[in-house]
Amino acid sequence: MQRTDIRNIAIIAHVDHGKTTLVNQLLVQNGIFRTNEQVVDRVMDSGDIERERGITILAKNTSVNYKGVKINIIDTPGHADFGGEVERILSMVDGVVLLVDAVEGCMPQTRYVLKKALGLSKSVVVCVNKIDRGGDPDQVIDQVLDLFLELGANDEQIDFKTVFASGKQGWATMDPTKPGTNMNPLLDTILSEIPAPEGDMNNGLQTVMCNIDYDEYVGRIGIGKITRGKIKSGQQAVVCHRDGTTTQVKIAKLYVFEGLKRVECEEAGMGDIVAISGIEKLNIGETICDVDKIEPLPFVAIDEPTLSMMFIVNNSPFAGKEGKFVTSRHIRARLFKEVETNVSMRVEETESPDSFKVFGRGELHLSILIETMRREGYEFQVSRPKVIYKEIDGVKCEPIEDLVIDVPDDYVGAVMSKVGARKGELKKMDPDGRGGTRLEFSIPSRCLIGYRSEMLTDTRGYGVMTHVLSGYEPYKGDIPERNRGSVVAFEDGVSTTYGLFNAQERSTLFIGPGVKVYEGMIVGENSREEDLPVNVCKEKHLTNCRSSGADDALKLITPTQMSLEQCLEFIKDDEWVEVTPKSIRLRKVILDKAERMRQAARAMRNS
Ligand SMILES: Nc1nc2c(ncn2[C@@H]2O[C@H](COP(=O)(O)OP(=O)(O)OP(=O)(O)O)[C@@H](O)[C@H]2O)c(=O)[nH]1
Ligand SMILES: [Mg+2]
Repeated sequence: MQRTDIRNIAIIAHVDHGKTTLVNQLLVQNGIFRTNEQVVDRVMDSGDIERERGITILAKNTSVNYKGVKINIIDTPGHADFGGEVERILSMVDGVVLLVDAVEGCMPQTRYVLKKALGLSKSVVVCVNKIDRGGDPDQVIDQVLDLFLELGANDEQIDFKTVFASGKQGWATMDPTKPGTNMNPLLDTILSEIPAPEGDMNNGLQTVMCNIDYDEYVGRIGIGKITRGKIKSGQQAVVCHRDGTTTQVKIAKLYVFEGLKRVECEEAGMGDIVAISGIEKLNIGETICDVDKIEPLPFVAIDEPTLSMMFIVNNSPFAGKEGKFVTSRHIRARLFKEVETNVSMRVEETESPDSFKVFGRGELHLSILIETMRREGYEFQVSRPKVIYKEIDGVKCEPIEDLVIDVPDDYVGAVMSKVGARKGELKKMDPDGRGGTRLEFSIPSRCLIGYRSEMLTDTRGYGVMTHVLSGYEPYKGDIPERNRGSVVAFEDGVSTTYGLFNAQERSTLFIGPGVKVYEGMIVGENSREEDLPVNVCKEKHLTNCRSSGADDALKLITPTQMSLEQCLEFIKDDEWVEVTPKSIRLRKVILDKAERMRQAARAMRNS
């Protein structure tokens, strides 16, 4: 049977193309907020880090009722690093709304998410969004059509319907020359184009868990679409684990999504997206079945991680001073808990009980975990991210990314030469529709590490870059490393104006005076290739007569504040980032200068 009273959709797009804003408008216009309730912008971006950064990290469920139909909507993250989220969410829906920014057009992640949707045979409604910004809607539709063709869409898929919208202003229209008055044209298109869920209502229960949430009161919550049968709260059921084993469980509570709330219900059936509590050991990809009809469904394979990084127990001289959770046991437990829900992340133990190897889909994927952990009170150190090589037919292969950079014309030369030096191959060069140039490259993932901040400097902050994994290719050869060394504190102490002043001529400093440092801590970037040990704590010797004004003359340049991402991009193989709830410090792995030199000499002899 078909549940014509339901539609299940996901909103997919490249980062920042307006998914969360559009979902917000759908909620507002369908009476989700009370009349006098203050409407928050992008209410679905509910996590602290999501709100601070204005990006979606976790996919979230919501729903609206429109013309007697319940439309379950899943807002997905657009950033490539969270692509794993999008992939598994797609198995919960029957169709997608693909948003494309009217000005930016198709971007790398547009291609990635569309490919996944088409691959899983989902119906697609295309929505050219942010139409209030101008742009050329016809050109965008051409681009989208090209993308469908390139991705091998079938005839039915190519026959997609297009809606034009301004999610921000809250209207959609079928005719780009005539602004609309509300979002209804989009909702009507969803009703007519996205198929209602279809299946057997009167057979044994079957539902795959596509998302795991956690609630303080009820504990672990599994979210999935019921593909067959009915489910009742309190009933007995069987969980089929991914390793083939099964566990008998009781469905403690059952919920459906209504607007922004999870609402408890007694019963739900085929086609409904439900949340289930009461099952402790429930993981993503596992099927819940009827006791009498145990038939697990296969789960969509998720793309493999591309980067790895070591998480190491903090052993710096300042260890244990700022964090609540500092031991190997704490860090181990936290990391293994993370991978239960963060499907595209992996953790491995190493020979040392104090280090763990964490695999993720990109720098942001890993750095969000680091940021989340430090906010929770953890303290640890991380190493430089490394790409994961794969052997394909006996050949060492490496991950390759599609890279798109939009820059004002003046900076095209700088970008081309830098990306070229990093083994980027120029694929396309077009006007970007905003008076600048769009450059498209293919580049090894490894060569992109550390490039973002360099690109921003080179383009005075005007460049915008995005990249997404395109596949694996044979290793492209070595590239030159960061050609600047680190400024390294010489001894333990507190930095002084006098000490820093001597260093700043030769370097860019990351700290100001009055900062506690330890021997081997990195306090800046040297302008030359080698590391520069500096006594940043040096006091000026006092003389009997005060020399007038001499100290005032010591003017320090404002230190560069390094964000977590910048630190991760900055460090070399022999350096770590020390992360605590209060500080982010950079350090040499070997703190003792003499020991560092001995090791370096040994490495030279051996090479
Ligand atoms: N001009 C204009 N700006 C918009 C529109 N929709 C969204 N924006 C802006 O675009 C930015 C990104 O919007 P979001 O809704 O967070 O985009 P998103 O696709 O959810 O982003 P991610 O979840 O991080 O991928 C915000 O600054 C919005 O204010 C629109 O229709 N017109
Ligand atoms: Mg969003």
